[in-house]
Amino acid sequence: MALRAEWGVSWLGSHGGCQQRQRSQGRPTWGLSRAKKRLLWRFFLSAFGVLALYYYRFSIIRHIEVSIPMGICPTNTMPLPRDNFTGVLRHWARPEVPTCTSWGAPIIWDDTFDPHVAEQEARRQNLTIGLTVFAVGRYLDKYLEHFLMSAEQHFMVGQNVVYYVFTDRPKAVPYVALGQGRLLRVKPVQREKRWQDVSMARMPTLHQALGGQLGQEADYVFCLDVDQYFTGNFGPEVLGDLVAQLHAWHYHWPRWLLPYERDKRSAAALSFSEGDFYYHAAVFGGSVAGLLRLTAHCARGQQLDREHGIEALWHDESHLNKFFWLSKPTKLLSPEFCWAEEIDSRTEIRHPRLLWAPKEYTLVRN
Ligand code: UD2
Repeated sequence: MALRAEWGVSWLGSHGGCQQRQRSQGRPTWGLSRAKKRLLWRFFLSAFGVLALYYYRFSIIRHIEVSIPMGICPTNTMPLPRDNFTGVLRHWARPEVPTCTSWGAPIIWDDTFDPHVAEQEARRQNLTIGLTVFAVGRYLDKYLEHFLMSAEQHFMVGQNVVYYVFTDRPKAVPYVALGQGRLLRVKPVQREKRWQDVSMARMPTLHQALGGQLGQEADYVFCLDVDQYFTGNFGPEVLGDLVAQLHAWHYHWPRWLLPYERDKRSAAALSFSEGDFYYHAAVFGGSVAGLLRLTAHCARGQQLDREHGIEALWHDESHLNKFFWLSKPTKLLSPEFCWAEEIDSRTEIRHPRLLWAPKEYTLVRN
C-alpha cells in the first residue's frame, strides 16, 4: 500500500498545482466576491485535509468509509440458482451486503453458499483447477514457499489441482509436499527490468500458457499474486466463467472516486460515468475460454499503451478493470476472499480466506 499512498500524494500534488494556477489566474479575471473566494478556499482546504488524512491512514476516515452504503440486492434482480458450483444462493443470510450485481451475477460472501454443493459438483465433473503464480526476482525467496504451503492447506482441497509457477529462477523453487491429485509445474520466464513490466508481462505469458499445456490440462484457472497466503477454505464455490475480486481497499467507495485509469489516451481509460466496481488484479479466474479473452484484451491494451508511450495508473489492474467493464464478470468474490489485515476489522468481513502478506517493496523491488 506504500504505492497507493504514493499515488495519493501525487494526486494531492496535482490538486495543489491546480489550486496554484487558479489563484494566479483568478485574481484579476474571475470577478468573484471575497465571500465566494473564501468559500472556495475553504472547500479546497477541507478536501485536501480529508484526502491527506485518508492517505496517512487516520483510522477515523476508514471508520467514516464504512458508513458509505454499499447497496443491497433488490429481490427482483437476485440471481437465479443457475450456478452449479454455489447451488442455491442464500442471499437472505447476508442482508447487510450486496449479493448480486445489476447484471444478475452473484457476489459471494461467507454463508451465502454451501461449500459442500460446490465440492461435490467439482468432483462429479472431475475438474482440474489451475493456479498460476509469478515469483520473479526476490519475490520468489520472500513469498513463494508460504504461498504454496498455505495453498496446499486451503486451495481446492480434495480436487485435482495443477500449480503453474512462473519464475526467472526455476532451480530456486522450494520443495513443497503436494497432496494426492495435485502437481506443480515450473515455467521459466524472462526477468523484466522494471517491476511494473514484470507485473504487466503476466498477461501475455498467461495468454500463451492458456493456449498451450495449461489450457489443455485445466478446466478452470485462478491467477494470483504471490505476496499473499491462504487462511481459509478457497474451494470450488469460486469457480465461474469470469470471476472478479472486489478490492479490499475500494469496495465502499463511490464510483467517481475509484482509481480507474482516466487518461483518455490509454486503452484502459474509463470515464467518470463508467465502471461498476473496482476489481483487484491480485485474484482473478475463470474458464480457459474466459481467461483467454481476458488475457488477450489486457495484453493488447498494454501493447497499445506502450506504442503510445503511456502506462496505465495501475498497470495490468487498470486494463483488467476495463475488460470487466466491457465483459461483465459472471461471479464476484467479496473482499473476504482477498483481505488486507491493515484495514481495521469490519463486521461484514467474517472469515478472510486469503490475506495480503506485508508489502515490503524496498526489499523485493528493484
Ligand atoms: C498491485 C496488485 C497487482 C498488480 C499491481 C500492478 C495488490 C495486492 N496487487 O500489486 O495485482 O495489479 O498492483 O501495479 O494490490 N511480481 C514478481 N516480481 C516482481 C514484481 C512483481 O514476481 O519483481 C509479481 C508477483 O507475483 C507480485 C505481482 O507480480 O505479487 C504484483 O506485483 P506487486 O505485488 O509488486 O504489485 P502491487 O503489490 O502493487
